Amino acid sequence: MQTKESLKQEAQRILRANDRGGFTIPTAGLYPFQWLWDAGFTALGWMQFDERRAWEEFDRLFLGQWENGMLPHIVFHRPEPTYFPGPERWGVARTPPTSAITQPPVVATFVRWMLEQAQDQALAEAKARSLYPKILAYHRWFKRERDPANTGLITVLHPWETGADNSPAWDEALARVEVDPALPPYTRRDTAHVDPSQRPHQTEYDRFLTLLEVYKRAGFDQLGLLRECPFRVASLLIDCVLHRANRDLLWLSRRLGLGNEAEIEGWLKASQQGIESLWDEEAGLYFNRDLRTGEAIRVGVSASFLPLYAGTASPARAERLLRTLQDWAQQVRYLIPSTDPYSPRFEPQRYWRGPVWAVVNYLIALGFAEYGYPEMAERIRQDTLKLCEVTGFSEYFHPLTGQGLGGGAFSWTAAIYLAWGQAAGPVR
Ligand code: 9WN
Repeated sequence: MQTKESLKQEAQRILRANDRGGFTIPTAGLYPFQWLWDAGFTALGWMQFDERRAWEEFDRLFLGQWENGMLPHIVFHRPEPTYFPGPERWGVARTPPTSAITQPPVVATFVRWMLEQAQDQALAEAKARSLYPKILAYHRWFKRERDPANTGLITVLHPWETGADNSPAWDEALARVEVDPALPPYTRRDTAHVDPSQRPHQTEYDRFLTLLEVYKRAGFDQLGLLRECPFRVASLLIDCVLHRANRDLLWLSRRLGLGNEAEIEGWLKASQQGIESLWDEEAGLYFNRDLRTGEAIRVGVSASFLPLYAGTASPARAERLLRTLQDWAQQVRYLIPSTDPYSPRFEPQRYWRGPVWAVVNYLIALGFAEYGYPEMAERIRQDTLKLCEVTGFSEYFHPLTGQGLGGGAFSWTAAIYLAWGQAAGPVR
């Protein structure tokens, strides 16, 4: 095992090696472009040793923002042949080319944290001011185009938007997507980089790609897709991250004197109720919801704990969540498995069906700390650091053995080590 100091050096080296001149790729080969929520976590890592570079990550990310405010989940800054689907398949005629879907909107929250912790306050304030209207436009897009009926829950149109692509939570909703018989042929690239046992199945990929063709046929018209897209779910990853992001956008609006408080407070009121309607008393967990059937998706996933990060849960529900996670901890060596380890769908090595993800741990641990459970927060933090120390900065980890899985030299894992490794006590 390496020392903490040499690991910190190694984590910084990974970010520098994955830097493509202002934006950071998640890992070479497997993911050679800039991803939305990866960029956010990675900026938190850069912030520990190069503040200017940290802010640049967001400047580059917002080059991909659409006129309607949507922030795409991938910005294809330059051509790279090692990933599929690339810009040609997405067919978005923009410069730089982008995907046409979004991802968990961490930006407002991380901009707030970066502003709070910056050594260079003048730079931080200038950056926060210039980013603020872009983030506001992004959040307005969510409300206008993904929750026009003000239900308090965002409609998610693709598993990739949730960031947890092949989570068992999407199994039934995805199975109902009929594979397009005219689906243009394609070659997956992911399984050339990573053992297929750690990646989604082919049946899932065919549906991921079918959905892309649905969007293209619809001319990316969101309101039409809200009615017609064969995959429509409410995802705790999107709703909880957005709720917290709106809390932090509200804070930024006040701090910078920008006057959007009433509008943002209206969104928060709706999403507070929306998220709390996902609570399941019997299970002691929050569940995602299938918006085509209106049914709860009754499978526990790591995102089931995210209302703690959102801050919407009551103290009594927080206590139940603690007990549920303590129960999960009986089944695994490392927290937090991405799927309930008691579930028959739990697969400890397959991507979002069981492995531990450092970034999700970071958010949930913060939630536990804020609800007054420092021991659980510290347990999650220690497990995460230990995984990095024992097996390196992998994309995700086996919750029983600690084995590193997926891509190696991974930016967001290294970034979490940097952002989290320093502090002894509180989570951030
Ligand atoms: C699709 C980059 C991204 C993460 C996602 C993760 C994975 C992409 C893929 O990699 O998704 O967006 O091709 O598998 O699921 O959360 O942002 O690290």
